[in-house]
Amino acid sequence: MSDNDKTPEDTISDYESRLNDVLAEVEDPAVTDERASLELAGLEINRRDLMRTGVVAGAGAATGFAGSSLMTQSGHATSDDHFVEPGETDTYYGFWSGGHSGEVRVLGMPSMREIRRIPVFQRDGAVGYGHDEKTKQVLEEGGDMSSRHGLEWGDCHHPILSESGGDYDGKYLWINDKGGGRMARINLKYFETDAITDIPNMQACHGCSVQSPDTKYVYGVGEFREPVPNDGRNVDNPDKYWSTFTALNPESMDVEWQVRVSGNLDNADSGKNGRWAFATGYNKEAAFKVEGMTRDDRDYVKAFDVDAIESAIDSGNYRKVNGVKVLDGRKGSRLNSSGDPIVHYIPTPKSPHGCDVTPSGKYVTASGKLSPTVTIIDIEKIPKVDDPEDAIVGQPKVGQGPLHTTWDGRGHGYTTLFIDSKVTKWDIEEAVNAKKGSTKPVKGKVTVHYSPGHLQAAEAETTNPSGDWLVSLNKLSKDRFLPVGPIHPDNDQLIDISEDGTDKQGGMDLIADHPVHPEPHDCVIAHRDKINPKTTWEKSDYADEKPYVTPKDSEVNRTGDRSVHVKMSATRNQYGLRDFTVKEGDEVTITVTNIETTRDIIHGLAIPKHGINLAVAPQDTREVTFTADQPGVYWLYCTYFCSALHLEMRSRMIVEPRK
Ligand code: CUK
Ligand code: CUA
Repeated sequence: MSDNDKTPEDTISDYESRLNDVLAEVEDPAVTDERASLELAGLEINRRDLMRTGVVAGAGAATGFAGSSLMTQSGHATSDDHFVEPGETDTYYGFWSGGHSGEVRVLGMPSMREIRRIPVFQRDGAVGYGHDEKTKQVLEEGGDMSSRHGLEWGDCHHPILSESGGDYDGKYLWINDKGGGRMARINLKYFETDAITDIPNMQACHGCSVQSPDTKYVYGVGEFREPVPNDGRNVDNPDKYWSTFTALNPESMDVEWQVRVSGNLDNADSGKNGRWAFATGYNKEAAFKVEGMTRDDRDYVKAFDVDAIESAIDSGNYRKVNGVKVLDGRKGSRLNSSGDPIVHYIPTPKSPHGCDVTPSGKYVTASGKLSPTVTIIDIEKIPKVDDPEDAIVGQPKVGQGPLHTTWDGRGHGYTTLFIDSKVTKWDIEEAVNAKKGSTKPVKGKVTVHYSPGHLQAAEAETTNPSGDWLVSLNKLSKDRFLPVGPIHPDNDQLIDISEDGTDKQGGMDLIADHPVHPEPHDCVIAHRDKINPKTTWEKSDYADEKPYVTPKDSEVNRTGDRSVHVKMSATRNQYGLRDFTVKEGDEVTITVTNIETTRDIIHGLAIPKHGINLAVAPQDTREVTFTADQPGVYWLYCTYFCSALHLEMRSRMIVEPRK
């Protein structure tokens, strides 16, 4: 029975048993004499890999490099290639989603050094996010999970960069929250989250993408279907369950419109000319019980015709639901039955997952997940063909468990194979010309460790990918690192793709392992020249909202019977007020400005007994309001080690008993 003839159930049980095999191979990591030298450790890793792939010998070519994390499998590239000398900086910024940690991480590439973490959906003491009034408000406006559900987290999967002219413009980065159905924006001027939108009519905002080439919209797609209204009444009626495709305004972060679809939505990408957006899905059956979701052996890639959607909105063919204009884009709906359907449904095999548009904008691909193929759709054909399936122009067989695809700009696609634990490289045009199901377009495979989800190549979302580095984001690390208890890190592996070799790996070389805190899904990699953050704040950015407090302006003002405004500057190594007095029960607002002009001199302001922890970067002002409910003496102190007299950087709040 060929893979293409299997029922979805066969495919899943086959995959489950193969995954069990992979897991069963785990050896307890142990330090033995043999592992005492790096070189031997490298050989041992190699031997195991080679046995798994059925390749023999060749391991001797591996070279040791102090500080490297592994030996290369084919022997030509070495880990020196990603080594960035002390004092040197990286070529690329990599923005990593942090999964259910609710944050975004910034890495330098190719060194893979983590440079910053940017909290998004959760408070973070390290940078005072969610502690000052401004960032508290960002969390609250985004439907603060702590007040709604007693939870404080998000599930970040897909970081996307703003574009101008089809290229990253370094203005914003957006990140979804699969957990809370939200979309957040990070302002790349300051690398800080500045907006979160709680999207109506959606549970689980999963795939996201910006409308190329000029970021007219930011798209978020709803993965879980939910009854609308979700009031507990229609739980067994599949017609009441919705999944929506959402377009947000990139500046206001308001929802511009939504399209309701049949089935659900999974991952998303946009065409390159502003007309199309795409999403995969895995529940064409529209089942609300998990067992039913893989019954059929086909699902749909949905192609959203943004021109047709905008004219339907302009003609008023929407319904307002929970404040949002919603178009009915279900199969067979009125808007889909005209000459210009708003959504085209293109049947693709078995629960396709990754949705990726080629750099030229000619094709959109769906990675098969439960099918060993990648389906290639010719975008221009979509509105022209009578049978939607005729827009499918290629379907190379790439291996088991294809999840996501990325590009090198030389005409190759790279697809992760979750089950095979490999990255496979294939030729786009050869795949279009080959018979469907052909393995000929595959140029090579490299083993990764283990079970990769996303992968991303440098600048791969632009029209001109760099084609030098690729990262495989592997879900399991198993035995690759020192054991750290039962929760293992993921393993992001750096692969050199700069050469098109004729070896089994198609020229790909595994260069480095990089352990990561749970649990990135995806990343986006931009050249350093395109990201230009400020290294201190600019006063003009908050001139209308907050004061700028100098040492001279530092003072306590009583603003009411029960309210006090404390203004103070912060500089090495003192606050503008050494002490101040308020009354028991006062609502106290503290406004603090860091008047330093030198980069990297940050001052904190913590009042632990009042739950306060601000971080104030040079030229920035932050504010916090709290109630001084207990009489006593409370020390304010600086949390950033800012100077030789950092420890002395304190102030004393005296709360007098109210008589
Ligand atoms: S999904 Cu995680 S591996 Cu959320 Cu992009 Cu495919
Ligand atoms: Cu200011 Cu430490």
